[in-house]
Amino acid sequence: MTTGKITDVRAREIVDCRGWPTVQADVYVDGRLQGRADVPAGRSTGAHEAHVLHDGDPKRYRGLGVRRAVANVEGPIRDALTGFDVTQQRQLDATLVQLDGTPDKQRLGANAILGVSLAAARAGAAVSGIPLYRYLNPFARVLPVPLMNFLNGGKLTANELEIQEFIIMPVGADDYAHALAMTTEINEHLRELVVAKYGILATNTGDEGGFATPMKGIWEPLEFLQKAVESAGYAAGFGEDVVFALDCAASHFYDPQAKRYTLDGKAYDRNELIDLYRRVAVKYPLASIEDPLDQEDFEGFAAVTKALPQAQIVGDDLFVTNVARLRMGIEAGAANAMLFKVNQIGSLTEAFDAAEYAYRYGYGVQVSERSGETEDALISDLVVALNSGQIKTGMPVRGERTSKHNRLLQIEEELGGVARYAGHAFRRPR
Ligand code: 2PG
Ligand code: MG
Repeated sequence: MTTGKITDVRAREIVDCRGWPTVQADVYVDGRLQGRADVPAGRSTGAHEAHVLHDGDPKRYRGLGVRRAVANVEGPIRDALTGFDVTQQRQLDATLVQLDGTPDKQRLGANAILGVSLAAARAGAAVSGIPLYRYLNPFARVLPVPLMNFLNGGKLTANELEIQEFIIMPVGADDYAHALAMTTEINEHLRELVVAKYGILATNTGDEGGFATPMKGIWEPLEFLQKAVESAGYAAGFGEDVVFALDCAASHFYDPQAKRYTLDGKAYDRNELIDLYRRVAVKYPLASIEDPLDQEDFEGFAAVTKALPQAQIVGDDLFVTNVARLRMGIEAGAANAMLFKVNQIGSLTEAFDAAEYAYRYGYGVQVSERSGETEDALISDLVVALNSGQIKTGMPVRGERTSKHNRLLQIEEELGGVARYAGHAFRRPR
């Protein structure tokens, strides 16, 4: 018989897919290890994200070590949680937030707090004897459409492509397994097209597994996607096999002094950039655009949301999974979906609260990886628990990305007849 009480909390420094240190946390219940979780990390981060506590010692990992965060887990956090009922996730997270006491978790570190928050959720599921997605939501059943990041640019590669992610969404697939097969088929055709024009070196991949080619601007990458889809025997278009999406991560090609965005050597003001997106959306089935403008430009986000009625407009750096930022966006009419990244806010409860707030105001929720991931596939359970209908977790290559896709295949199989692939209804699957 389990009492459900936490008896120990431990942590260690591990490495993510870039070789950078991050926190792995363990939660023990009744003397047994019941939950373990890894903390992901961004590279193209938003200015308003929760604080990642690094050691700052230049002699180790060039300052990126996380031994202080680990010590916070094994010190104050362990003390606060010993004896706690592991299934009381909300109280547990509130205790951690209070213990830290700062708005951005800079005292204990969002990496310390989140690791324990996620490991506790896993432990709660384990002692309840059910999978995490069902523990978090007994009504979980929607398999998401994956946003497959075929061409990588921005901060996630060493090329000059300004826009960070050129994405294909296999909305016409029958199920998740089919979506993966379609993706790989299209990717192999894309590989051939890239080699034919740019040579074999252009098929090296970026942080999220998409090709890092020497393309620039917005038109050529989309042309390549279109051709790859067609040569794989699929059709791109609303209501067809696939639609397209972008993560512009526009803060990273924006100059706040000049108030200009630079793409392929040409400077755009806000309205000119919105007009460019509009022209792109006439030519290509652009179903979703993340961070089309700078992270502080709520007014611009409202304008782009109006200008592109067919597309979902997603706030990542804009909202940082933070209810306060989301509220500002909803009041301004900025965007109509929120990117969901647990480490932007730093605890599971706060991230779920942000998602619930988004749903309440008719906003979509897109669950997302970070560019710095480990093989921990926890977000796959989260996206199903949220029935959100969409996940961005990189190409199905490289272990830290395949782990998420493979976990979704397991969940699809476990759910069996009750599983629903979100498909064309990815924005409103429920
Ligand atoms: C993004 C992400 C993940 P990072 O901008 O959406 O795709 O990048 O994790 O580096 O912030
Ligand atoms: Mg983004």
